Amino acid sequence: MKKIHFFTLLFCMLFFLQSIAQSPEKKMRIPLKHGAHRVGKRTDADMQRWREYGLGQFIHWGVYAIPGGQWNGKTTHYAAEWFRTSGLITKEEYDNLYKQFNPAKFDAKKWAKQAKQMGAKYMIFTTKHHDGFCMWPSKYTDYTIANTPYKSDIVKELVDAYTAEGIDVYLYFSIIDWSHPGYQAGTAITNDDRLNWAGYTAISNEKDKAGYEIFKEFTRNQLIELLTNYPTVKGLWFDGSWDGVWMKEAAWVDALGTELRDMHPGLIIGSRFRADENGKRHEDTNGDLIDDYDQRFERNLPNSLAETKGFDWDCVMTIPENQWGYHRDWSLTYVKTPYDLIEMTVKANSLDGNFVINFGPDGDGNIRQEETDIAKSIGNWMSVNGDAVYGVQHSVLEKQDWGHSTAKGDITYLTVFNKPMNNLLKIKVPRSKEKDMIYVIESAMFKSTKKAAVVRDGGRDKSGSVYYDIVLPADIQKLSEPFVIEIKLKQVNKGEKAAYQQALT
Ligand code: JFZ
Repeated sequence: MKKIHFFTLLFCMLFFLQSIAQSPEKKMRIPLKHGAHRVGKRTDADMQRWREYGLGQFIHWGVYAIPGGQWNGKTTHYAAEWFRTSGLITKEEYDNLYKQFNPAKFDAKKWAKQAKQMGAKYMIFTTKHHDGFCMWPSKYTDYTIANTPYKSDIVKELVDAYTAEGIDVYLYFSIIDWSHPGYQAGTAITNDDRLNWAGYTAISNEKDKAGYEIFKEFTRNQLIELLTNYPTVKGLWFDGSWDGVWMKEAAWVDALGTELRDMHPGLIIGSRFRADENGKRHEDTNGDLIDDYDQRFERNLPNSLAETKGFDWDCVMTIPENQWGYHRDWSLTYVKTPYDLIEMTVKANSLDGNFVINFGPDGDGNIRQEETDIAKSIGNWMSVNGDAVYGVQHSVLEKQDWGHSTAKGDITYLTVFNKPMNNLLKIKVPRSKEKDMIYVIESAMFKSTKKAAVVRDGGRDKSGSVYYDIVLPADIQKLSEPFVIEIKLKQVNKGEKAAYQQALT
């Protein structure tokens, strides 16, 4: 008897614990000092502006552009901006490259105009990559642009030129700094950046600890310096914060973030800046997003809204496979086409994210021909179809084989990447959540020609889902680009649907 009571009690307890764990309302939240400071999205105007960008440009530029992945006749096919670690160059040789940095062809205004034509609404620039070289004249180190033959402040030139074109500027800043004697590299505790960062050196002695304190203050000074020198920038794009030593500084980094936000109202910082006190990055111990948007989608897009967890996010993408900085030889890598990049741009926006395309200018300050051509093609497409990308959200349509859909107000944009052979574009409309109501396509228009499209009843499937066929023009098969159809979806009473279809066909 006693035994039965014991097991009944145990069972009840387990049941209770399980129900707490499962129900979201009752989910126990662990109090955190340095986790997310907000649950859910930011709602202010600056973040709303970020959300509406749709398309951005990333620029990786630094002294690594001089070797461009090659040294003494040898080539590395690993990321060119990591060239210092390639084994092809000595550290001393690399650390003296800046003495040759003199990009005679650099024209910030030309880059900004090109980005504008491409349709980029924001630009992220590498002020300092892992090598520690500063593209601005930082007063906290000599390893800067001021001590190159070029001398001028490149960050300022770019901030001014892009801002003048109406493109918002964000500053990329690497926490990793190989040039600072106090910097310490440690293994990530949670390796959710998929990076296998080797070379762990725990801070075990007092000298290193003191050195790291100096490095922290140096980092803080540089960030304050950047926001002071370039007050028009909208945010900071951090990198290298997977470093284990940095991650253990949760309280200090959190306080630094607050300090930066206080001095620069509206500042936007992604999830790759700091860890919580348990070493959790991006999502804190409670699963809430740390800081303003999710930076985990790097060279990789989500496939569903569920995967985004409802967070704001951006995806940064290279044009070759994995080269951010300038690499002279792209012959061994697949180079994405404008089509690929447009598809990714629309896909990102159909899942409520921004898409950012990276450029790696060369040591003279030229943007290579391949990138120039790609930017131009994307820009030409965006000038006609940009409405399907800017300021949009995901639509109510489910993902369909022909492409991606986005929405703004009462318009749904269908961006077609796969043309149907029979010229009938079959659209599955969602089921209405309201009783006796049904979605119909009220009107359809080709974005490029502004011509109305014929919509026919497209039948239904076994599950009762309703379809419409949009009749494509006969010459559509000749079109070599993705195209956009704007439709207006409306919910009508089931009885009204027949009348609607008669009116349409
Ligand atoms: C980092 C850098 O190491 C790289 O050189 C480049 O600047 C890129 C934008 O950022 O590389 C990363 C960082 C994070 C991931 C992958 C590469 N990640 O989250 O998968």
